[in-house]
Amino acid sequence: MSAKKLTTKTTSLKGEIQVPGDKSISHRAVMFGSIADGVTKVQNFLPGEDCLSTISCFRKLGVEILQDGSHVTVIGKGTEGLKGTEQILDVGNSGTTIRLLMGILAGLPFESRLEGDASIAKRPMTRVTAPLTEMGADISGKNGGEYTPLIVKGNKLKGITYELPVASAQVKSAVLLAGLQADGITSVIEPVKTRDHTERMIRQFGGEVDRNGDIISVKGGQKLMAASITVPGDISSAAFFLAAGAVVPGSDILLKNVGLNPTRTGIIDVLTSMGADITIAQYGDRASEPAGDITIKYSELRGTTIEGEMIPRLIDEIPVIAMLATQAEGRTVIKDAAELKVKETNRIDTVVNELNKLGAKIEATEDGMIIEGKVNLHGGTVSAHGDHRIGMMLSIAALLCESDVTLEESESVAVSYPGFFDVLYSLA
Ligand code: SPQ
Repeated sequence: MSAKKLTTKTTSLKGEIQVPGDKSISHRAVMFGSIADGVTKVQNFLPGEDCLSTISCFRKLGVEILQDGSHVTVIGKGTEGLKGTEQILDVGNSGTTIRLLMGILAGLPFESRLEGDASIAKRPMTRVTAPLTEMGADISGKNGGEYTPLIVKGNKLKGITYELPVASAQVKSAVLLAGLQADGITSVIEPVKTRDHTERMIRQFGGEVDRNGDIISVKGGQKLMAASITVPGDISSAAFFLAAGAVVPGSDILLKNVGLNPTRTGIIDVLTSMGADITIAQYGDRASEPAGDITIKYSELRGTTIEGEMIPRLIDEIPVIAMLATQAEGRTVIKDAAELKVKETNRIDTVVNELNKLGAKIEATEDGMIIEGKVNLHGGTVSAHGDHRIGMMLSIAALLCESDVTLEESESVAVSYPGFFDVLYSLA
């Protein structure tokens, strides 16, 4: 585990950058390529640790996958091409890998063992194992299937209608992936709309998926065909630079080719409501996922309230939004975000504890936090606690700090953004 001295007292950030490929879309491109027939080519794949875990699991299941940096080729032979393995399917730190993979394995005629790191061992899995068990899969794990290690014995599946108890794209995706192999129709009812990359990708691979209000349905037995996927830049990674540009005086940053899927753009709406100077040039419809260029310049910010349907559109950006709020005049309230407690860390606690060490005034609530601004941040020693988004958020906070900041477990940023520090400091 490495401690890193972070850059502080930054005067302005200027320049043009391109953030790496979207993590959610990169995972799905490899997964769909692996269950489709034919050769899938993925451009601008994210070579972060989480997505490499997905590649490694599918290779263990017998899929030939060639990866050269951000270029990936998947030689798919349909779901029948996936073979059982004695090896452990190690998902590392990746919730998306384990949850979506379970949806695929649920309908396949062999047994698999799935495990990950210490953070994955604490993340709840019943949200996925319950609907998959209802469809006919046989899944066991620690504490009655709540935690890893998990053993998935695939079976013949039947379609179900499942009302999501929490707004989760991972649970929706796992059920839809199982539904593609089930008898009849599988429907998922969402309480609030979540990211729709899985639905878009089913269509891109030649499949059919219907959306009727908040009900998403797939028919079982569909054959998917290989596709060419160009992954847009990850708006969740861009969020750190958007925040940095908004709070470091004198900044002017251009972010090229950022994914602008409306189920993910809550950060842009929040920045706008806080009074940020942000301009978007969206590209014409040239792919199934919208993208564009974003310019952010420094401006005075004001507090805001974030709640309800907005939360799934920015769930992974809440740590950096909390940092932004420390620099906004007045109070910012974040509600309806209890899901933060079951991410790589309890992101309510880690955000509050670590930012308060630097002088922030943040109070944890049952389902979010209350942040008072504007405060001057001082130095100190903080930790990412193995959580990539906490590590990157603290590195942005440090830019404003008046004395030295040391970040423990700084290596965790490589989960979603290898090279993050080089890019950040190239702007300073
Ligand atoms: O993959 P993982 O570890 O769950 O990653 C996170 C992240 O911060 O990168 C969450 F911790 O993103 C999730 C996101 O929170 C990725 C995701 C997806 O690709 O479907 C959906 C969200 O999770 P959920 O539980 O709301 O479905």
